[in-house]
Amino acid sequence: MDLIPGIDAVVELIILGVVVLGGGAGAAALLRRGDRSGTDAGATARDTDRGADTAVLDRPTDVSTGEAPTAPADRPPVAPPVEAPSIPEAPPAPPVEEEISLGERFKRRLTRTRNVLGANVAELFGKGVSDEAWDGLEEALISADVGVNATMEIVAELRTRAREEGATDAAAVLALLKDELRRALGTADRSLARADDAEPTVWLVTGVNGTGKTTTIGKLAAVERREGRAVVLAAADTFRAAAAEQLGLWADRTGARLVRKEEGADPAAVAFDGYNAAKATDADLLIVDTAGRLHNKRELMDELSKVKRVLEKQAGPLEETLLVLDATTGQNGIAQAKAFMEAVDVTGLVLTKLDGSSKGGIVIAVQRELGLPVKLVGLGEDVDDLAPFDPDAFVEGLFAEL
Ligand SMILES: Nc1nc2c(ncn2[C@@H]2O[C@H](COP(=O)(O)OP(=O)(O)O)[C@@H](O)[C@H]2O)c(=O)[nH]1
Ligand SMILES: [Mg+2]
Repeated sequence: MDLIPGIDAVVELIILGVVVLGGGAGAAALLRRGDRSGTDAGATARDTDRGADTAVLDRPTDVSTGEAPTAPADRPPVAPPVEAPSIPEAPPAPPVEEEISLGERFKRRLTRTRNVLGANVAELFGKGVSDEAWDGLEEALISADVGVNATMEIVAELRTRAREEGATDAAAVLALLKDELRRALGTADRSLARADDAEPTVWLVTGVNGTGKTTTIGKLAAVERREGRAVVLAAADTFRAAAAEQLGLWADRTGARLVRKEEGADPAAVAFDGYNAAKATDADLLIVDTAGRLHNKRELMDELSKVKRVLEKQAGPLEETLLVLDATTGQNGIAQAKAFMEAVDVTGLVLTKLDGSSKGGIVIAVQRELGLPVKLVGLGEDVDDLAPFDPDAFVEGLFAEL
């Protein structure tokens, strides 16, 4: 199939470059002001109680008053009203990076990518449409992580259309394939929803350990800060102190506020305090980091749904509950994701590590298997390595050589 040596690397390079450049024209464009129900949102947050063991770590703080909220599952914690905490200004946002350098960085990175969907349709169908060519295409799609089911559907549909529409050469098949891939990726709204009132927007971030939740939150905070929004990060991964410290580094770097508690603290209480801090400081956005260890699935899922319940008591329906998936884990990651979806209503996917050894077709597989749109893609470990996912640019990029 790989009749033109080196073609994969070139196609790969273009694929993600186009995704990034096509989608990276400013995250602002894809961030919409979403509807927000729950008119009583934040009613309890007026109490602004803060746990004595809660730290808002961007500065020394004088906001520690009262008892630590226990954040019960079924109703918001009740605490005596206290004076609104005075939380100092967050550090300034980092300087805006040049878009062009972003593109350049990605290009360099993507030269390492292998096995991205780079099926050379021109080669496969060069001698016309045949069973052999269809088999070759099937093989290429599966090896690009599109998934067996999606591949079978796509190829079956393609064969029908090729026959009906008289596609007899590579160019015609390619046009149909692009069309089918675009269809497989769908037309979902991939923008990140926001509160449309004076309340802070809340994005809850979930996913298995190591998929890139904390890193994605850091990158998101950077985008938001650059657009002038005040951001609070809540370290509700309390399993290890290092988790909060990692988020703290991102807060420092991006000029966001960090809300954390001691190791082992109730994650729901951290989320609760995070929302109160966002309210008290008039922040635009709260992003809640969570733990994702799977060794005790039941406990994890209970914990996660409690975090969500407590937040929703304060804030009304959350604008986003994002599920972060590691693109390099392929079908395994999809199985794990389903466990999270049982615990919380996920609104969108973030697919990280598309820069590494992952295969681009996984975007199609995860969307199809999970029934949710990929909203963002992670393309590296740095602060700028997050891009809105743009299906058109993605599909064009896959075949930009032809
Ligand atoms: N190459 C690459 N690495 C990433 C990406 N996103 C996260 N990582 C790395 O994946 C590892 C785990 O990330 P982390 O945010 O701690 O995952 P968490 O456990 O889900 O919070 C870290 O080494 C990150 O730097 C990405 O898009 N590309
Ligand atoms: Mg983490």
